[in-house]
Amino acid sequence: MKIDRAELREIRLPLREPFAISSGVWSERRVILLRLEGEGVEGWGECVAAEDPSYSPETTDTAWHVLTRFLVPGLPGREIMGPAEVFTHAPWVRGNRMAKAAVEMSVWDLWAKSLGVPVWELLGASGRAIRVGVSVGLQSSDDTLLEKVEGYLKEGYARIKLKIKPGRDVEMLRAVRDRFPEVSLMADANSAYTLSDLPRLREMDDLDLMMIEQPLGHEDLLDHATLQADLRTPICLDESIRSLDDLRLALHLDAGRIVNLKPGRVGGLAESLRIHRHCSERQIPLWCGGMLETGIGRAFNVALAGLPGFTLPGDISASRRYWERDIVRPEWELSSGTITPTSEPGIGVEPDLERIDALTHRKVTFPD
Ligand code: OSB
Ligand code: MG
Repeated sequence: MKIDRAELREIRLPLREPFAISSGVWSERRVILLRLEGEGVEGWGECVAAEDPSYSPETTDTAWHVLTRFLVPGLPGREIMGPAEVFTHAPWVRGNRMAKAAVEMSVWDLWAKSLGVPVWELLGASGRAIRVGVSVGLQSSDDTLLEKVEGYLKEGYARIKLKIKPGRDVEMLRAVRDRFPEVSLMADANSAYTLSDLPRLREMDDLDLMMIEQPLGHEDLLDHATLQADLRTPICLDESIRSLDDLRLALHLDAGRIVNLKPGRVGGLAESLRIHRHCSERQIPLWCGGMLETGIGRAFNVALAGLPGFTLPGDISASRRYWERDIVRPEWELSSGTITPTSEPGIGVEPDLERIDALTHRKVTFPD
């Protein structure tokens, strides 16, 4: 298939409420969207890079630079053999996986639409309802947190993930555990601890948590292995896993026993499929994480999470958990703790172009 035209834009979309994690707080997203045209159809993708480098070294601005200078200009006019081969023109681009993933996922959407099938089908997933959980940001007090958690449980979320950091951890987790003894509960530290916090981390072992996500440094696989040997609670790796190679090393070291897979973090869906297969073959529990995506990026997560190896509820919440109004129609909605992909071709939801235009801060097209 030949790509005729590419359009990159940055939109700004305020979150309904600020989202705070140990390393930073976000109140407005600056999201890069990519639209590709070819053979009479169009494919959309979203870059998950955040506004600041508090989660990953990539940011909206570094991704914009890499996309506009190196990844997208070569696309129009190119013959593409399939979504998995999209980077044959730029194999020399190192890292920058979030920027690459935006391109790769747009091609999956384009490819699926040209075949008239949903992305999930192209991935080999089922169109089943996906059990989903919610990620709850750091709150100013335990009372506000308990109220929030109660609200999400009423909405039907199947699992609660609480953001933690030193000073807001064991007591806070215990308050939620005491109030909701039966709830599937986990904690995400976003690399806020070191091995010197071992006594504190050991206290979390008694709270019946499904897992502790990324407690230590984003490059500290060895320390994660030391910690995992000390804890009964499984460690789930997020920031540490940027590729299948990272995962192979992590498993070799026993640095974690559960994987949070975010397609945007690992360079796209082809690498996600490899990670999914690697985990499935070894019975490593896997779930699909999120990066505060709009309805476009969210669609890829919903599609991917229908693969059989995704055995735990993902961080795939409904559009309204983050947005007053999403940029796709229909919006992603929750039903009995699940989100179900549509059977429409491609990502299965329609980008609302009028609204996207109104939110656009910069835009470039190739060829111009
Ligand atoms: O660590 O999983 C994380 C959001 C932004 C950056 C990192 C993380 C998160 C979340 C929210 O936890 C997941 C979501 O609902 O999109
Ligand atoms: Mg995380």
